[in-house]
Amino acid sequence: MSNDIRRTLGTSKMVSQISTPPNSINDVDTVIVGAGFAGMYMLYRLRNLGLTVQILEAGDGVGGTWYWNRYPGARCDTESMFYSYQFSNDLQQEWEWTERYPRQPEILKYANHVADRFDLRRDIIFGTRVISAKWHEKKQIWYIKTSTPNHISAQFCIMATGCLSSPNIPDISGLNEFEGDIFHTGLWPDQHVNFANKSVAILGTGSSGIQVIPEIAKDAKRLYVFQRTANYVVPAHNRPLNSKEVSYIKANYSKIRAKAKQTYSGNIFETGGPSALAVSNEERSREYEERWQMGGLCFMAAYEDLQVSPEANETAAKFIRNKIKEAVNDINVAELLSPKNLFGCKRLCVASGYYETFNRKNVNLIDVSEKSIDCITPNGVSVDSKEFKVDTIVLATGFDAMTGALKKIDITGIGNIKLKEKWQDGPRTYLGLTTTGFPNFFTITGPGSPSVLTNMIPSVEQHVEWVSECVRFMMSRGLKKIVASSSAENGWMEHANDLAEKSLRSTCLSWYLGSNVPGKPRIFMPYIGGVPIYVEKCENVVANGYFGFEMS
Ligand code: NA7
Repeated sequence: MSNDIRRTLGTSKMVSQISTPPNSINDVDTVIVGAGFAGMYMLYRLRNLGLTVQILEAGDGVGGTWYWNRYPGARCDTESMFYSYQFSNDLQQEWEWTERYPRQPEILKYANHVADRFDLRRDIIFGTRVISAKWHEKKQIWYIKTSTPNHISAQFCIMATGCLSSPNIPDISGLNEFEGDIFHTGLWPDQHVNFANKSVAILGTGSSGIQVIPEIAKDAKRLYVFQRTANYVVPAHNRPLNSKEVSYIKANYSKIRAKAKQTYSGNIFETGGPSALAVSNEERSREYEERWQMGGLCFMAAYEDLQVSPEANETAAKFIRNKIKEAVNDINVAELLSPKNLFGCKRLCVASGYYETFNRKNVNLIDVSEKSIDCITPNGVSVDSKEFKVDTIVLATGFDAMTGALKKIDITGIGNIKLKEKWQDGPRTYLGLTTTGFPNFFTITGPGSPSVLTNMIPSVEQHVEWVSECVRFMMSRGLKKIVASSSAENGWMEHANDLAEKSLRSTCLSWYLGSNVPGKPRIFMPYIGGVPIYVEKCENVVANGYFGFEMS
């Protein structure tokens, strides 16, 4: 992203504007990059082992994804009572969520509460972006350079940089010359953005787009939605939580959480059965209707073969296309909004009133699936030589997912090997946690782990606990260095790729595959085997004396 656009995006959280911390930092046991949910819990665990830990965080607050994604309507698509830490029962008992799905400000408040409650801030340096990390083989230490004069060295380097934290700014000519305001949903300023009496263009109809569109539509004079690919959107049916259900969940937290860990996505969804094709049309429609009325991502779990059989998949796709026809008044608009690709292949979106928004007189849907945007003019967006004049452009164009934040840092391992170069044909990891050639280096929810296909916070906890147990093991035996072997990494990649090939999810263009970023190698990045199998594999590695790792 050019500095011009950075400035135009108007975020007040850019590194250059953040004050430099006063003290120089030197040597610690562990450096953690990122103070989101992964970084904070990692700090907590390692501090409890007696290690000195330093988190380096580019923003000026905790929260990671939820710090940067402040756009109107930003909300988690996992239910709040389960999108939260479980490592501390006191914490989960005392915190009060207010809605079924938490809004961004509430999640950020929770993140801040955790930071205060566990006294984490004293080991976090804000406003500091990591520029490079270099392994020094002789000294067996990582050297970390930052955007400030302060540098740091550490035995362990842990990347808690998030899966969706490197915004994807589309390479459309003229973007820099646009005379109005440009915002990216993933770099939203913390001041109120006023859309009243404004004409607004929004690019992108993924999870962020479908959340922000209904909100901007309420205020804007005119909203043009530029849609390249129509997405499947299920209703959230968000509502305030009632005290009875909260008390029930709190009284049964450990039981419910344990059950969730036995499901594919680490969520509490029950499956409707093995195959959508094994039941009658009536029964299937009833199942889909119940899930539609329930709201949320449980729709994905309706039948186990939805991501395996194209015929089964089509039954779910058809059901949602019919719902779109019912919701949208204009038949041509309904047709444009109806996804043509496989159901659930791109991430299923969860929203409130998304399709109905296109019944508003001030909202226009512009199809850019075949004729893409020509350019951004100083006054608007040009498609097929027609200019749509706007005051503001909102880029809901997603992220360079899973690898973007890691590749932005110049990371050098054994023998001066660069992570960027090692991963030039796609990320290669062992368990999504480590990568050969980079000792004492861990990625929390890295590529090759289930991460984004699951409830993120329990997945973060599982990774953090695995890493801290590994560090404890090393300390107890006086070991200084751990690195994944090439054969273990090759085996893991083969296994992960084999599984991905069996799933329909790897067959369409999506950020899971890296296809949203021009030139990015196409490899299905998250581990698709599901939570129980993945956790078992991680535990087996430990039970077999850290099988696949070389320790010295
Ligand atoms: P997504 O899901 O990657 O969506 C980005 C959207 O932007 C998607 O509709 C893209 O179309 C569209 N896009 C990207 N570049 C362009 C250009 N050049 N022209 C037009 N449209 C474009 O990102 P989100 O932020 O919505 O969600 C990311 C994840 O965050 C989400 O899955 C949840 O896990 C939370 P495309 O589909 O590529 O044709």
